[in-house]
Amino acid sequence: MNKTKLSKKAFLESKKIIPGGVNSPVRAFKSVNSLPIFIEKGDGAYIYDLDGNKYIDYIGSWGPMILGHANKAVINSIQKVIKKSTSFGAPTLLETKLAKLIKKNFPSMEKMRMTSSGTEATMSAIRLARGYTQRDKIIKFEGCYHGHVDSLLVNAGSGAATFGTPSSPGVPKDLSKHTYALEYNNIKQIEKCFKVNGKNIACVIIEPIAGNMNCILPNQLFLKKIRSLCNKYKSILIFDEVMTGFRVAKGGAQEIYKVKPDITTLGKIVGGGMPVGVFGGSKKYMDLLSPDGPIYHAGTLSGNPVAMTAGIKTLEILSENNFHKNLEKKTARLMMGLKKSAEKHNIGFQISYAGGMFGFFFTNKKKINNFKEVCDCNELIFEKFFKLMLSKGIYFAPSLFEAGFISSRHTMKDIQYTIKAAEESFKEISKKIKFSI
Ligand code: KE4
Repeated sequence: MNKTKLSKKAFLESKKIIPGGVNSPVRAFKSVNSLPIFIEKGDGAYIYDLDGNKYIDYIGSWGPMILGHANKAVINSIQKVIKKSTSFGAPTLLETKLAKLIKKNFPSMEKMRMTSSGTEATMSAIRLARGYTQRDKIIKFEGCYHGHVDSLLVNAGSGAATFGTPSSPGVPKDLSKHTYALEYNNIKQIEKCFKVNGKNIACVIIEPIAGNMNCILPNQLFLKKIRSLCNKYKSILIFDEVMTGFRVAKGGAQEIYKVKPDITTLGKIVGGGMPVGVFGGSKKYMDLLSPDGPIYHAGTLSGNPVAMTAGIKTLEILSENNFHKNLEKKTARLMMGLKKSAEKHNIGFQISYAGGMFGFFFTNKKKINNFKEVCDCNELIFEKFFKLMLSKGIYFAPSLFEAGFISSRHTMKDIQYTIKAAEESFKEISKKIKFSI
């Protein structure tokens, strides 16, 4: 069992001055009834906590670290650019360079604006859609997370045509009533919602592969159906690819499913671990943004030169041939290995993955399609598995509602080690919890 006394001490200290002791809730390990580990450093596929324990990192800062930690080329390029100062609040060539690199892989993003987070990107995309269409209603999907934007912190109403309710205090009902939260992969429901409200719907925002209710893939026609409904009712389709952009494929989920959104949001990988968000799409929308147009968007550190540099170098490196093919090979090897071990011990276990992103569920169901079905998965076994794996030096996401990530630095040896640790963990679990499949 790893000794984590320095992390425990650090957590007691941080809780005195930082709410929950963390700067983002999932880091607190609350949903797995554990205490967070504090990280000292990362190197390649590994992270090391304050007590010197080493972990194979399958979180990668929730997606950005696709090249692994402390990539030499990224670090060198940051060290070089930072000597010229950290920020100007004025345009630099770096913003245009990163935008061109992004557009090469996301041709739907004819023009784009940089922000400092994915939240700002989705918030601005929603404002742009509402401003362009002069409509107020938006559709999102239960279990999809788009950052802590008031309009998007909304739970489903009682039916397809009923308004959402705030999922957090502080979100006014007057705002959440403009948001419909529908069921992912439910074509009938979104058809009905458009039939009843179509002319008032400014946009649909969706994670084209959902990574915030574990990892849920869209069913075959789902995305195409949403695209045709948006065309029919002249609503804007926003693909939130903050997580999937450059993660599931160079051109994100829109490259895989061949569905062209009107606006795309990006984040995480495009900043190479530095704070960057992006929203972009057709000129006819983007040219409405201030100062040329009336729709406001701004940001002190938007396009920050250090963050741009980290993003440029990261995208340059992951543009090498077969990068995502090789990444998916490792993801598939890990997922199939875990599934095989679980089945050997009679534990109901389902997997899903795309490119360097994956999810697993303790369930007897053959496929998980939406948020409700994730909630029905066995959270107790998930927690047990998480704790056992952490004690064996495997750092999986501390929540049934998160996805996992693989980097180009994870080796087949790391994958093999992880599968072996899982084998031991499933063996231990099967002794204690009867879970018939
Ligand atoms: P940020 O504001 O956290 O940069 O991005 C928000 C966001 C937007 N869209 C999608 C699809 C996202 O996944 C995210 C953020 N993802 C979470 C992971 N579940 C970040 C981790 C956290 O909140 O600590």
